[in-house]
Amino acid sequence: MYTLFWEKGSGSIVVQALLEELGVNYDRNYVDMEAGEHQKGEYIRQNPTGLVPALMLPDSHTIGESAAIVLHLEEQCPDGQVIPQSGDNERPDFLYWLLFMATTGYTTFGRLAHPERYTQDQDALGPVRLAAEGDVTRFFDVLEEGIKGEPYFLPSGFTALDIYMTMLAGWHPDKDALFQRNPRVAALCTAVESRPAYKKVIADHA
Ligand SMILES: N[C@@H](CCC(=O)N[C@@H](CS)C(=O)NCC(=O)O)C(=O)O
Repeated sequence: MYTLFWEKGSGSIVVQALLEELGVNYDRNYVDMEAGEHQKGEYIRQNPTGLVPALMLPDSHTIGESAAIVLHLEEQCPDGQVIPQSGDNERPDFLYWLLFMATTGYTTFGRLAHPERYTQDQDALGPVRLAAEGDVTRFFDVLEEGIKGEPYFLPSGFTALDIYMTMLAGWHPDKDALFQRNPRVAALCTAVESRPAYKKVIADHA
């Protein structure tokens, strides 16, 4: 049994939706980040980065980092569906775009939500936020060009990349404008949002 450490609206969405898509048994352990639970006690002992999400594996070992968790869950889909396996000709692109989303994308949203972590100058908070908004726009413009399937990211069809991108789009402050500017991003997210697994997870996070 896996245990997902989660917080509403956090990056745990991609992990939970993947577990649901794969039909894997898991339970959830809520980390109240507003109360600082991610920075203390049992959680920080198990996941020293103090970030959410984290996943406790069946052997009770815990790992964090959304991209690492996604890749580790490959062991749950030996047929290569959802996560292209080593040797699959889509594997390099899968890794490329997954890491772009998890590093550049996730971090840019972090800067947008927490500009105070990027400057000690109170007067600079607005400009830092504005710069982050521009980077979010550029990030999705790049993804718009990167999408090679229809509606999904990779030509062979649905993968974990689609879940990851839909989660990030869900954090966009103006999703209508995003969808208007990037029609392929819009079609992909709309397709993912209509999948039963994603619907269930979003309801859990509401
Ligand atoms: N690189 C990490 C980022 C995770 C992350 O930043 N999670 C946020 C919640 S969405 C968090 O834990 N923030 C707490 C903090 O920054 O102190 C991943 O991909 O899992």
